[in-house]
Amino acid sequence: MPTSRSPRSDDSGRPSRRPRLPQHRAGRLWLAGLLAVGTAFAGASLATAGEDGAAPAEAAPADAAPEAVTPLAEHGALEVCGTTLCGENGEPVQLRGMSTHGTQWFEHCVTEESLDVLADDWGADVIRVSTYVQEDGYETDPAYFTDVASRIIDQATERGMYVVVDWHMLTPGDPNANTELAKQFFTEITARHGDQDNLIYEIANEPNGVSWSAIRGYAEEVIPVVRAGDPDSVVIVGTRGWSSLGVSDGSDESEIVADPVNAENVMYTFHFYAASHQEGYIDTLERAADQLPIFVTEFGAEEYTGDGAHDFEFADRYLDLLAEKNISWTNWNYSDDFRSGAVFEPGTCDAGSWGDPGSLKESGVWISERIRG
Ligand code: IDC
Repeated sequence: MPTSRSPRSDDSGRPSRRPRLPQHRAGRLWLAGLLAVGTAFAGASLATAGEDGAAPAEAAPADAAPEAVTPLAEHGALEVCGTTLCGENGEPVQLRGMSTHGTQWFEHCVTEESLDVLADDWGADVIRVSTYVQEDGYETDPAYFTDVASRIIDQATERGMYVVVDWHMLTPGDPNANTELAKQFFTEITARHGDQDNLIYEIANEPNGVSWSAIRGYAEEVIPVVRAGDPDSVVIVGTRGWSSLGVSDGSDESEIVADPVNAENVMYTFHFYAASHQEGYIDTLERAADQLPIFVTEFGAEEYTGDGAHDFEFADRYLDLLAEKNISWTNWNYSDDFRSGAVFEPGTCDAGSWGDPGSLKESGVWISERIRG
């Protein structure tokens, strides 16, 4: 059990970190870097003409890495603007990244090294940290699971990523069953991290067997607690029917549009598993996206069990729609669980072989490419 925070990478003894360069921005930045190096060289040659031939100190080596621009450095504090997220200069932002599996089972898959792979090699903007409440999660040891979430938040922050802090309620499906624990968790997390610009709070993973008005009531009770510690933060509210915007319960987005959460800077969750959730679901998402700010905090190409055959074709339809509507997303999940939705082959996390292409399952090959864009 960690009694203190894990060491920062700066004192971990690792060699200096590679520049964190999201791949989808790499072309532009490399070009800028080359231009800068070229200019430095031209200037240096002119300046040293006629001198004794000593190498000019200011001439950058031709293979110098360009300056890294992290997602956080690029966009700063986010806010909801219209139906999307915007950066601090008002630019629309689509975050793309991964969700952890439950930290009670797969804490060892989220390390300095695996986060380097996610940030540097995959170019992810965001990580969702899943703190399950039940199933041997938070309720069994609040201090421990708060420390784990906090450690991952610190490490993701060092890499300039955004973090979705997921309160992973699932069974029981009424978020009101865990309100006091939720308040305790978010009070502690915001006390530690509320002054940062990169946290997004997901206060209820997947409400189920419960009405929208009960979910809304819960949100209006917990959001003030989050905002007490992090006043300008974005908060994501789970939706009825396992965050299906109600479709899995035979409802739809209209009940939310008619009766939205009474708070600013709020988004709503939609989750999909493409092999199980097809036309009726994607139609709902498409309609809802023009009326509500949506963040897809969980999805897969596989079945809703997180396992089984993938439907990559349908999943690509979803991701194309999310790109068109500028909807941010985190994929389930960044672990080596045996199920098909986990991106790594079993054993990867113990071996520390996250960066080996042979460690990726089909889902990992697919989603790492979609994150790179
Ligand atoms: C699943 C995990 C599985 C775990 C189970 C426990 O893949 O290893 O045993 O949770 O609850 C969700 C949930 C998410 C599920 C995921 C896949 O938010 O916790 O993970 N899923 O079934 N909603 C729809 C699918």
